[in-house]
Amino acid sequence: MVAREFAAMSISTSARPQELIDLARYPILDLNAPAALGLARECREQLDRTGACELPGFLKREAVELLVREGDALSSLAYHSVARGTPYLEPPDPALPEDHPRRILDDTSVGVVAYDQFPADSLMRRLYERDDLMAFIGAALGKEKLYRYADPFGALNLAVMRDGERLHWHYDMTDFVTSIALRAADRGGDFEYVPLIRSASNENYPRVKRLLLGDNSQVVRVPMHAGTLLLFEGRNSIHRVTPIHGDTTRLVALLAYDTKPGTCSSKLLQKSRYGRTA
Ligand SMILES: O=C(O)CCC(=O)C(=O)O
Ligand SMILES: [Fe+2]
Repeated sequence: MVAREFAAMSISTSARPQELIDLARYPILDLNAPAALGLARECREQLDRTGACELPGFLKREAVELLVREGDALSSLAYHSVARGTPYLEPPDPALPEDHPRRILDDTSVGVVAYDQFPADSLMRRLYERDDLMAFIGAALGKEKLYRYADPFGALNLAVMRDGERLHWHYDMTDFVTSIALRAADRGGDFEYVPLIRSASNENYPRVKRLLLGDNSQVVRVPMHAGTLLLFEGRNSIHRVTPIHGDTTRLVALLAYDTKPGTCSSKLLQKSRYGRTA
């Protein structure tokens, strides 16, 4: 126990990647080496095939423990919002029939700790601010170069979901999202998605409608395992987080990057997600 605590202390003061990331399994630091290039290629292939890429055990167990402790300490700062909306994150279109997917409303309720609420010495913040991690994620996504999201709230988030909270079926407005699972709920809180249900040229409304009315065929469930890094392309793969049950809060870190520098969220999005504007 004493040795364990000491190891934990040394991680929290240095946050060196070799202490946080399982580099034996995921050799991400040298992007010119065949091992890293091969791993990045496998990620891109998985994304093309399914819209998602899971790297289980990306973080070491000790790192997860520290990040959970940090997350629990920060979670009282989370802003919990409830919003009712369509999967398209746009107002319902009254010109369409009532049972059209663009008119079907559902609830999303989630708590979020914003980037500016992470202290300077936060381990999660230091992991997010590492250029080597960002470079690997860019390579895994097959992007030339990534930038950290410029939004003072949205760059790094801790999603804190309590009993009853959930994310309804939705598409993301960004091309991709990077998440790190820190702690599962007692029950529920599963990430579910339908790979590439739509494309830029085909909305596939009949299938989306069946899904919203409860037809779960083709739904892929990603059970939550602490320490997994998940790359997810959510623009065309509809997804949700099932309702949380129990006293254990579900903790997920969301790391935001963009292929363009200087991208920020709208004031409207800031207000609804964080309860305030920058
Ligand atoms: O919390 C998660 O696992 C997914 C989050 C998500 O889909 C979103 O923030 O848009
Ligand atoms: Fe999403």
